[in-house]
Amino acid sequence: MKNLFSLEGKTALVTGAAYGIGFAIAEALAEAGAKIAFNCRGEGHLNSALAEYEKRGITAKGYICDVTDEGAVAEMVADIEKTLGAVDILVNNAGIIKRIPMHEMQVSEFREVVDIDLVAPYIVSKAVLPSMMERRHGKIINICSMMSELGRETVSAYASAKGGLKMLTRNIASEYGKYNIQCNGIGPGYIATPQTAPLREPQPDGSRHPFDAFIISKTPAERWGTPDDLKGPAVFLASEASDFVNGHILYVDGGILAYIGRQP
Ligand code: NAP
Ligand code: GCO
Repeated sequence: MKNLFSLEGKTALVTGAAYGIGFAIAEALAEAGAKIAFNCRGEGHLNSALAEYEKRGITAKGYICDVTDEGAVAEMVADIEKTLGAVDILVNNAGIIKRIPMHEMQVSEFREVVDIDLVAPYIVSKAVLPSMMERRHGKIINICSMMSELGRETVSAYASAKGGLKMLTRNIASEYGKYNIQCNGIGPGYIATPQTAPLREPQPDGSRHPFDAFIISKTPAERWGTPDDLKGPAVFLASEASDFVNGHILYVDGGILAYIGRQP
């Protein structure tokens, strides 16, 4: 059973893995035996991430690459293939959110979120697919969201992008399954990372942020998730253990999507 989850000899690219969910997923894939490549946009984050990986005994190869830049992505993938080997596992994790009421949002802001959260996973997937097709195997994991299924105030661009990412996941699964390429999604619930920090900040009087209390009341597990909660699901979807799982969105949300919420 252990070998079923082994990633020995595999090369994994995790986008946006300088910190947060991406970092935890990259760490998990490394612990399962994979060679790790990751990217982010800034030298500061790159260097601190490399130090963090090294502290954990992980030799990760880091790139400064904006996932919306097709040329930069092609160069990064080519360099990974030269130095670590062809990409066997792609985790499209890089993503942003802008919490703005839709009627107040600028079109440019909406477009930026969709570019990073939806167009970029297409760009990076397109960059690794030819080699996966040639070698007749590959794993693509898209980091979706509960907002792939639900909406809420102020996240119209993000929900639109993550809803689209769910369908991109299903379409890649449909189009490339015949090459023994599996494309699945992970839909994290509310996870404590820098991206959600504004939703958890204590109030000036020291009380819980209202959104924090709201999420606790909507989560059967009665807690926020941590990036480590995503490690097992990521290794499962990256390994042979999921070779007949394709087009699936695995929600890792503590049960939020199954629950109407605690009665007041
Ligand atoms: P985060 O803490 O904000 O980290 C996002 C990562 O993406 C950072 O490493 C960032 O690095 C990178 N990034 C952003 N834009 C990029 C770009 N254009 N090119 C390259 N790298 C880029 O976010 P997180 O909470 O870990 O979330 C990671 C993923 O999970 C996102 O797709 C998010 O939508 C999704 N998600 C998060 C939650 C949650 O509750 N936290 C729940 C569901 C889904 P730089 O800024 O240094 O470039
Ligand atoms: C928000 C949060 C969510 C989480 C996540 C939930 O503002 O509602 O940021 O979008 O990040 O996507 O799955």
